Amino acid sequence: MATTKTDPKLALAANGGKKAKFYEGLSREQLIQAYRLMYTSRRVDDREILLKRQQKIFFQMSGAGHEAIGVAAGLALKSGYDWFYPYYRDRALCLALGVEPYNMFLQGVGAADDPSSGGRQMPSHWSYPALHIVTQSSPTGSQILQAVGCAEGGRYLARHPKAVEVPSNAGDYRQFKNVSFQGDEVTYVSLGDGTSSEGEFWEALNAAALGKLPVIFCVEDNGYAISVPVEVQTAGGSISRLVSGFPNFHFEEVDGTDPVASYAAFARGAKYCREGHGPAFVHAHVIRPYSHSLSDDERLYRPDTERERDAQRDPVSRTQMFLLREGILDDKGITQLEKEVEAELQIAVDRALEALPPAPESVMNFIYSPDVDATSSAFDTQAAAEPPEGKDGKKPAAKTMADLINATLRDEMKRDERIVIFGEDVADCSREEYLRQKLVKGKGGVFKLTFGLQCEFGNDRVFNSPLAEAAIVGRATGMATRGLKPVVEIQFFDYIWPAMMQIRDELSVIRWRSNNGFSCPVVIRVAIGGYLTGGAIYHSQCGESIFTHIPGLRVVFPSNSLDAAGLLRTAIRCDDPVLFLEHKRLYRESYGRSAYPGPDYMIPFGKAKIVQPGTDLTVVTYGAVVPRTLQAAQKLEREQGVKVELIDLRSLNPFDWDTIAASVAKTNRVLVAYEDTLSWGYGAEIAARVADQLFDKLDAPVRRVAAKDVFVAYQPILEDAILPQPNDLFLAMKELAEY
Ligand SMILES: Cc1ncc(C[n+]2csc(CCOP(=O)(O)OP(=O)(O)O)c2C)c(N)n1
Ligand SMILES: [Mg+2]
Repeated sequence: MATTKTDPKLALAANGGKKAKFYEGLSREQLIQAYRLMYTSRRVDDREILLKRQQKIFFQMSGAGHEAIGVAAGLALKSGYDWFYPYYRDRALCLALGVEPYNMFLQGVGAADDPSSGGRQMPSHWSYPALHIVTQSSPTGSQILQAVGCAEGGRYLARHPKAVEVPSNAGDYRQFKNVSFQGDEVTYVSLGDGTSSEGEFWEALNAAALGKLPVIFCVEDNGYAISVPVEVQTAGGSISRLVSGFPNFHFEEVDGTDPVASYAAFARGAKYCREGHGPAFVHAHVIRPYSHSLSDDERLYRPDTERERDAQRDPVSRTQMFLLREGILDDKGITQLEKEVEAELQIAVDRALEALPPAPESVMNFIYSPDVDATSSAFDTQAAAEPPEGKDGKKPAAKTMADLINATLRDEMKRDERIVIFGEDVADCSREEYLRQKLVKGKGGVFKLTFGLQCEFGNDRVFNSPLAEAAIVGRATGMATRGLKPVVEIQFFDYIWPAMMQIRDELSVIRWRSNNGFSCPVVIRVAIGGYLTGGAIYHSQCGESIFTHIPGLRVVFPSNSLDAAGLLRTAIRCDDPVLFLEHKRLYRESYGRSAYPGPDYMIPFGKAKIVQPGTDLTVVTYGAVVPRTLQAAQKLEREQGVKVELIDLRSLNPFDWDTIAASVAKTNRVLVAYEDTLSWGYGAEIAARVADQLFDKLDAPVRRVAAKDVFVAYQPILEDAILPQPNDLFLAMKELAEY
């Protein structure tokens, strides 16, 4: 598709002096409204700059120079109908969508009543659920993949309208999601020229093109990313040229300081998206007259000549000239409009300066869902009775962890049509005709955990994603924001890092930063761990403490089949994002097999299991160290008569402090054992708490057994030396018991 280029001289001079009724479809009234919004946007910036200089607000980011493109998008798209992932320069867009200047000032002062975040985020970090403006963050570009997921979510709901219905007795996250969709909605996402260098931008374009998704990407190109000019940022200096090879797109390149041309570009892009042809790309050339932010002085890297050249294209003064020239407003009309805006802003500023700040004791609100408590007894259900003996008088074989995770996913997908599963290789076969013709059996994951699910539920519920981990988590986050329940897979823990920005800066914090305005309870299943004899550095690592360190993210790590089934069901039904860690070595281990506990079996988060009771020594552990500790403890009891109380934490955030405390109070000795590297590992937190809160109960120092502080090596002799072995656990327990 060729790029539609609008002549920069075109629209504002289009009618050559003749009075037109419409300008690219905009009426004269709409143009006056556009100017009012643009002028308001600029003056809100000016007011904020003043307030910052008076130290009445704490940060300022201007939308100056980007007003025309923002207003044009706002006029071409539908507030509360379409979805919006703006970035910090989109003040004019937000005003056009219906955000009041007062609310912007509330964000500046960090007021309790700031509807975007209640004082948690900087100004210009927009979030207005009723207008479908989705909470944004500060990392440049992390909104783009979510916008793709949002569009996918909308399309999924349109194709599965029954998924919106919630049974009255559901007792899960669905009861608290206000799910709506339109058949022809579009999702808008914007970014700066510099941000187009981020990898996530390209992952998003690829996913949108692959899915022919109704997303409008708007690059607001002001020629600079702070002090870095576009020719240093973008190969060849033109992002339009670089993206032009993506299939299924409609492309526009426009003078973004011209509201009429910009409106026309958005109107064409939106039409293309609404008709289902695919995504649109609007490359808008704008200016940045106020430096990057109030902390930046652009005179340090831009000479006056360049800045003056930009000023010739100032969208506010250009539009004013246009209204005068076209006889849409005269001098008096302009003065009157501007006076009205000034008066309105004065009232808004005065009111905002009187607004109350948030209460300090509210800081912990909305880290997790206030509606669904995944630690509560509602998630404590009984396993179904063991299956009866077969005709041959034998009990059915106990199932592996892999079997029960697969069975749990299957039953949950039957129960809840909002569940979608995607990731690398998770589908049975992307080329469905091979399955239909029974030419192949299907793969269903490199560990086969999702085997058969695509065949049973179809390829819009279970599908392969491109090899792009940030895209997996980012898209899932966008879908979950729309009320879906993505259960995605990261193939190996060792490859989770491209998704780290999405996990730490987005997924886990969306509820908190939007003051409960938005939520995204995604489940991320991750194959983790070593003891593989040959896994080496990039298929064997742990590293769970990096994730338990993130507020807002639940982290669970089952050691056996039954716990995996119960915890996975809780993860799916709860209302928080969950990192579900599945130890590869335990997938098909003979330790810990069970019968399937039925379609309603759940285990609450934060509840440990006492694997074996004891009186002499407590071991706190989880994951693949559980069977190794059990083996060592049994030997210790046989040889020395020491009775070890073995606690399997099962869930790491939250964790079951009460069970640990009660056990240590009884045994007075504690060892914390984990597979990850020793220093700064998960056990450090447990050990510190025991030392802090149970000091007077201890008869011996708190000990840890863990991996050496090095990566896992390939040669099994080295792997054995690196990871904690039963004998290491035996010796540490013996020493502690004898202390
Ligand atoms: C991932 C990330 N890296 C760096 C920054 C710091 N930073 C904030 S804005 C910015 C420049 C963005 O430039 P551009 O995308 O062109 O947008 P503009 O501000 O020019 O509108 C940078 C480097 C950030 N917020 N996030
Ligand atoms: Mg820029």
